[in-house]
Amino acid sequence: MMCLRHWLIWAAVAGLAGTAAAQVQNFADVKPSPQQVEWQDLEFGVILHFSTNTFLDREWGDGTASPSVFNPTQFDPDQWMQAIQASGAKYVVLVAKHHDGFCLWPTAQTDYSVKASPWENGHGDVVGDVAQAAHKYGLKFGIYLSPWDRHDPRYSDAVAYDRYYNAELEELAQNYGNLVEFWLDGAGSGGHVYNFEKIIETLRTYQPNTIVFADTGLFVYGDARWVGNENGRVPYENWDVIDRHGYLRWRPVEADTPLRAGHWFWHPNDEGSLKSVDELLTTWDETVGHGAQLMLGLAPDRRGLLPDADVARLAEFGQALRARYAHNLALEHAPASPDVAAALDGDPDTFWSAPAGSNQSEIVVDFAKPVTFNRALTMEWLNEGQRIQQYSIDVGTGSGWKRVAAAHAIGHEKIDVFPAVTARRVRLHILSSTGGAAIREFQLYNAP
Ligand code: FUL
Repeated sequence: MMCLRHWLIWAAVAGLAGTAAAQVQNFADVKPSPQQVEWQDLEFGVILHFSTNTFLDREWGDGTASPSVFNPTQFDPDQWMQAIQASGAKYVVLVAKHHDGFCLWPTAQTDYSVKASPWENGHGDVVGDVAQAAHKYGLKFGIYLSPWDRHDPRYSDAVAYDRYYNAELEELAQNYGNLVEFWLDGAGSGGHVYNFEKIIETLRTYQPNTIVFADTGLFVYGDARWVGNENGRVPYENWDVIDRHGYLRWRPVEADTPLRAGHWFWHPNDEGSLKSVDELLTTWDETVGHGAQLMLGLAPDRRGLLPDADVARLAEFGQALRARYAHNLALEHAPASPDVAAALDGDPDTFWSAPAGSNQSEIVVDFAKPVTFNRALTMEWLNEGQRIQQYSIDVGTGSGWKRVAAAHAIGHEKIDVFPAVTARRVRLHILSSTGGAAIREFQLYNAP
């Protein structure tokens, strides 16, 4: 048995060892959770804003709107889901409560909800209907619950408001099936202190697999982070591991941007702000093509339907995207070794691994006849961390290699665009990696 003195020495050493372990934590050691891996594979989701603001031509309600204004006449989330499906999005996040505090489900925590509206004589449940429709169309479902609340008087009392918010979350986390994502929006919350530990505890109790989204300023923990703008682009090299005050965490980026420029909610006579297919394709390349998740904002109108113009645009976007990435020239490669072929087979579930411990490596692709291409799509296998720190894409010139693209991060997916080149030999050159690189896909396209 250990005497007290020995125990104290042992505890001190163990404590020191713990501190030392924390100190040597480095970026290369941090890996994604299985939930994050699965979520990053979704690539494209939408966020739905529909509330009293829709009926009042507002973006940020001040919390004084009468619930009587909420009265859609043709509410049909199936119509939303059909349009979302056509765009190619894989998941849906519904704003269950925006900053104005109006709740879209019949919560027992406040009277300021659909219960007090004329819609369905106060018996409706937007959250329930949207969750059901999403699942019916094979889309994953998530929730946005604004921390900032401009209606509820408890907001001025941090403890009382935490209790209120937590009770709302208890309802949402238990009654609407599996939640793919929980959106914690930092807007308006400057200066307010929330008990996020408790909020996440509640969420995790019922929804252990939900990805928690939050901007890094809002709180220390989070499974996904805000990109830092609402323009639909990642304006930097995109690394999945982020340090916050010395705390390292796998925290991939989600880039939210609305379909109608500058507007998350529907506004009358606003079709002019609808983004063009070209703009949306650029957004795709600059978000998903930079290893991020794209979160496109959609706004049902006062009927409770997505406007026809938005429905048409979503379908056109989905079609243009599929057309652009329909013909992967890498599939036409000359016979390659089975490990290399795993990165060229169009199947992201198989991958090539560089020799263990290597810090440089390459995938060389040969073609029986020359191919012409102007973009490459590369996917890194991330389960062991984001290992690739510098790479180039080169074409064979006969005597050597000519570089057509080079950058640092690959991450979940990287789309490199360059002037068209014609070659019989192409290589993905990993110039620097922490340990052996792994590549799920190396694809080549000649996009218009
Ligand atoms: C922002 C909010 O303030 C906007 O109204 C919108 O909800 C957007 C998705 O997040 O922070």
